[in-house]
Amino acid sequence: MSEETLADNETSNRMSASPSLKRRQFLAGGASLLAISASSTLFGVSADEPAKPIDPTRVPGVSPRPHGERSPFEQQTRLVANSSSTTPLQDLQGVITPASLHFERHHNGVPAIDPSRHRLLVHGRVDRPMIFTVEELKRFPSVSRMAFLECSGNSRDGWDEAQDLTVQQLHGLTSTSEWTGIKLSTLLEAAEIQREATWMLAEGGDAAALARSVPLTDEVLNEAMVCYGQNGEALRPEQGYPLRLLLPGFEGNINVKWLRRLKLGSTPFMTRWETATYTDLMPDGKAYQFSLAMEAKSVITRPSGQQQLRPGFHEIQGLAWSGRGRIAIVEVSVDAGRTWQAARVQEPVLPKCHTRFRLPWRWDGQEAIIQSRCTDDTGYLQPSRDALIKVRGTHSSYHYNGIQSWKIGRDGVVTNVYK
Ligand SMILES: Nc1nc2c(c(=O)[nH]1)N[C@H]1C(S)=C(S)[C@@H](COP(=O)(O)O)O[C@H]1N2
Ligand SMILES: [Mo]
Repeated sequence: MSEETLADNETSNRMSASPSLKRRQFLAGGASLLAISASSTLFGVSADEPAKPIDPTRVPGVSPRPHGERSPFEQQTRLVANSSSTTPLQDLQGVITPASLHFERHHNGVPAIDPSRHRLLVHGRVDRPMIFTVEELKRFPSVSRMAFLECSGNSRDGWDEAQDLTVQQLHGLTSTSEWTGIKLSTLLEAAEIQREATWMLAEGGDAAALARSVPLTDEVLNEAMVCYGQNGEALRPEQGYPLRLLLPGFEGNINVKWLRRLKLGSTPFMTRWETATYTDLMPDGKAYQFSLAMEAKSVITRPSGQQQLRPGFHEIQGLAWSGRGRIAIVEVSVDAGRTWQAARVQEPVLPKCHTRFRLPWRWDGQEAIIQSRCTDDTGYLQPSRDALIKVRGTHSSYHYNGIQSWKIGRDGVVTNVYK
């Protein structure tokens, strides 16, 4: 099988085609794999594994393995850029992002940290400054919760009119995990936090030494965590191994990875990450600082940019989330926003967590523009792009949450459009 055919198969598998078409492509792909598996390590199939049988009921399967891998037929990947990589939202199911596909954003690479040498210093306005090892932190009562993480630069192409991009390219800087660790408040109590401490500096131990000021509001004290676990295993190095700060609902940047220091104070520390960057320039030339909560956003992931449809039945699917709470309503329009219908949201609907929505739809082969919009449990409605730009102007590059429009041409090809 030539490389070219392989590449074609991979793209066509990503497209949403009719079931019969998909099955044919899958079968074609499977047959070609058979031909190469005996002699090559392509797709991780090693030479000493048995060739894939035509009928798997006729030969024993492979033996247990110490560490599992996905099926060699599954090829979804992050799209990797210089200092970030995006989650393939169009390929995922449910709401958990596999750790290996969690988006990444790092300002000076992923450090290699030996957990036995890592320390977390808690100092400043505390009566008992403390230095913790990772093992010591694991002895505190642990908690777990699901939460999305989203880079504030996610969806930033919405401010311009970027052409012909996929949902992964446009919106893939967000992912959901189950996070495990200890409550920040537990740690602060252990260090005997002083009454005047209203802000906290959190600093990472990477080559960027990223540091942010965290306001110690009730919300933060109730929900913030120092995490060591992700989806049942240790944090991945890309996600901050061995320790990261988790501030559910807040912009990605303040969720400091490779956490090594917490300093308590009574004013914000005004680091470069909250002055020179991560501020929102408004139309009047003033900049907003500390816009920390990620406002409600939704996006249709299927059908989405660069996929191709055939006329007939489709289940429109997508994700919605809000940094302020639970998703209450998701609506979908298939007529460019003239009318909206309620989509079904898939349980469990958790606060500050990706929520999957679905709507059955029959595409009649005519040009169509499909959109989604969500409302969170504070009553906030995701704005149209025009409404967002009216308030925010176009000087911002962060915190874009306008409605995404996908145009389906008569040829079935889906493109991102601005309206
Ligand atoms: N120490 C440190 N923490 C960091 C960063 C970094 O570069 N260094 N990047 C931040 C940014 S901009 C984002 S969006 C999130 C990304 O988290 P993830 O890579 O686990 O998805 O981590 C934040 N925490
Ligand atoms: Mo970010």
